Amino acid sequence: MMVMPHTLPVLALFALLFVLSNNGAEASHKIYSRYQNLSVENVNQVHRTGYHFQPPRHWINDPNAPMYYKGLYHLFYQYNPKGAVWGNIVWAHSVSKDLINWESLEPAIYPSKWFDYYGCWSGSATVLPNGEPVILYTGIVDKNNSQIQNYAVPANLSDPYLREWVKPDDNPIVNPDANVNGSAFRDPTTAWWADGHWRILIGSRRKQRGVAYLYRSKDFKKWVKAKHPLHSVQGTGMWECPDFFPVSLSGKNGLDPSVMGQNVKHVLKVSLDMTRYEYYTMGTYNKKKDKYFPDEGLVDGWAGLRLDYGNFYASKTFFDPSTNRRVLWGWANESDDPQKDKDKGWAGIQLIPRKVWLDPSGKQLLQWPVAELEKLRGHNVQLRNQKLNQGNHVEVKVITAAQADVDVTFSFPSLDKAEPFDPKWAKLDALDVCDQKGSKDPGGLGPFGLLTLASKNLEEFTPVFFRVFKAAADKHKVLLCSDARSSSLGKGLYKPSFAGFVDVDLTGKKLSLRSLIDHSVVESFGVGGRIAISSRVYPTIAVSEKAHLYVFNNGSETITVENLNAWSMNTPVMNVPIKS
Ligand SMILES: *[C@@H]1O[C@H](CO)[C@@H](O)[C@H](O)[C@H]1NC(C)=O
Ligand SMILES: *[C@@H]1O[C@H](CO)[C@@H](O)[C@H](O)[C@H]1NC(C)=O
Ligand SMILES: *[C@@H]1O[C@H](CO)[C@@H](O)[C@H](O)[C@H]1NC(C)=O
Ligand SMILES: *[C@@H]1O[C@H](CO)[C@@H](O)[C@H](O)[C@H]1NC(C)=O
Ligand SMILES: *[C@@H]1O[C@H](CO)[C@@H](O)[C@H](O)[C@H]1NC(C)=O
Ligand SMILES: *[C@H]1O[C@@H](CO)[C@H](O)[C@@H](O)[C@@H]1NC(C)=O
Repeated sequence: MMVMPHTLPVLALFALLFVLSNNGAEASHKIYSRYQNLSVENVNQVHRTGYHFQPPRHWINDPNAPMYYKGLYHLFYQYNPKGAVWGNIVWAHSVSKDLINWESLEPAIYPSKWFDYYGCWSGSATVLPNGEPVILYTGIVDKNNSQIQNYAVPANLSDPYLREWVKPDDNPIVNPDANVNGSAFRDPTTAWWADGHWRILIGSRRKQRGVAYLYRSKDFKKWVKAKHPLHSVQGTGMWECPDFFPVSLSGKNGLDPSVMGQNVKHVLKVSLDMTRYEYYTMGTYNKKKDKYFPDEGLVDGWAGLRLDYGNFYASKTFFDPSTNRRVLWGWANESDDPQKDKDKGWAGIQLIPRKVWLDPSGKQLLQWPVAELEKLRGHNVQLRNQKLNQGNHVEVKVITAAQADVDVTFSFPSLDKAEPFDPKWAKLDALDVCDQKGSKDPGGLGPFGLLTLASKNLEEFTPVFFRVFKAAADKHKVLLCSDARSSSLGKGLYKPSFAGFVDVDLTGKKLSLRSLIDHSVVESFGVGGRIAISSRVYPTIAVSEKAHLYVFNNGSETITVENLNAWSMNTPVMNVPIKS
């Protein structure tokens, strides 16, 4: 299985060559013919999640066309109805009243016409001003993965479940022209309206340049390519799943995709097939030129800002008019291999939907799990003013530690003991700094944090922790790590030390952390949603009742757990077929 290096340009180049030499099959669509149609009889429950979105069996990937319609949330997703590896992709379909309890319907879109006979890949929904939704998706038309864009509309607009979708015969609506690489042309966005035209983006590449092509339409049927892409960046490779949306300069409310003007910034997020990570920028959308200009000072490439510094891909947002918020969905794949996925009978989850809004600084987005998740909170345990000296770990007892929500604020008396930040690290990715320092290397201010999915004697644990470093001129760098390296005694697993630096004001001498722990996933939010990191892990000892949760400190500065709340999480209705 391919493991991508993360930072060093030389390694990145090798990675690039590897991808390019991979018979044209991109990482996202690798075919394991052996497993593709091996239907599953017995689903192994050990590592299945309790409250994350999963179908009862088989493979899932990208979330598609999330939307709100007549009182229901709809989520579609890429699904293999025949096996636990990628293949035979259809659009599975689920509905929910609260984004947490889900009922499943029949697949909404599946290969049936010449224009999608070889696959129905990712896409988005647009709710038109008259309230009617339209789905745009990528159809595969031959064995060479040639890609075009199609539309589908509900067969019955009075049906709030939108069970049946029609793919009209005037499809496709967008064909690649001679200048577009037709096997790298996919994932249409939600449309926005400006100056008498609808607009969409389609992800692509021109040699190694990642491209978001712009198309315009007056009637949502006849689409014309704009002279210039909305945006493109050399060296980033194929742009999958672009997402482009406005955010308000003040407050936490979300905006309809067509809102423009003075009080608005735009966000462009892309998923990089080359690294299998995403990044985003914020900037200005110039309507006249129909171009997007990232803000000065932001990194416009694979070292840029991320919605999640861990296992998170193919994400997509939508505007929820019922609560005026923008909600983000992201997919987390497995960290084991296809044989293991076949054996356990399932692969892939959707992470908990998150509300997203602009940080008051204007320099990044903030995210927080949707408030509805809190309905699942059961038994609550608290810790207050718990001191942690170097080497201490204290158990958070009497909750279901394998299925929990924990929210903690740590404080410390001073920043004096922060370790110096090695200037050599400036060139490294946060992940490599975490790799070098980890939770075991004793520090000054940190490492401190949570030990999630831990076995009683700590043979296995996934630590989520802060380390504070002192850089030049009294500036501090705060690292948040979610380190899978000690997560499992199991063999042949991908166990990365995911990490990111978080931009935070330390004058209050506090750092907070919330982790959503769910059997094989730990989804963490640092400092009120300034950073998010998700890890997939597969403990062998620390499973169900044998899992424990601890707070710990391995730094010389004493840390105080000012306030910790942990809840056992109940299990929602998860993709039970709807009663008709
Ligand atoms: C077109 O895209 C495919 C898939 O990404 C790639 O294998 C191929 O090299 C690209 N062709 C050109 C000319 O860039
Ligand atoms: C899997 O099923 C699909 C759809 O029925 C079929 O086209 C394909 O050939 C099958 N693949 C294998 C490896 O059997
Ligand atoms: C697929 O690509 C190969 C190599 O470029 C070409 O020979 C073949 O005709 C293509 N097949 C289809 C169905 O387009
Ligand atoms: C459309 O949906 C409504 C509401 O579910 C239902 O009453 C009606 O029978 C449906 N119409 C058709 C033609 O199926
Ligand atoms: C704390 O440091 C000690 C000594 O290096 C190490 O044995 C222990 O595993 C560390 N704790 C954690 C949670 O990493
Ligand atoms: C998820 O799986 C791991 C381990 O196989 C790969 O290294 C990642 O590249 C992959 N991530 C995505 C987004 O496909």
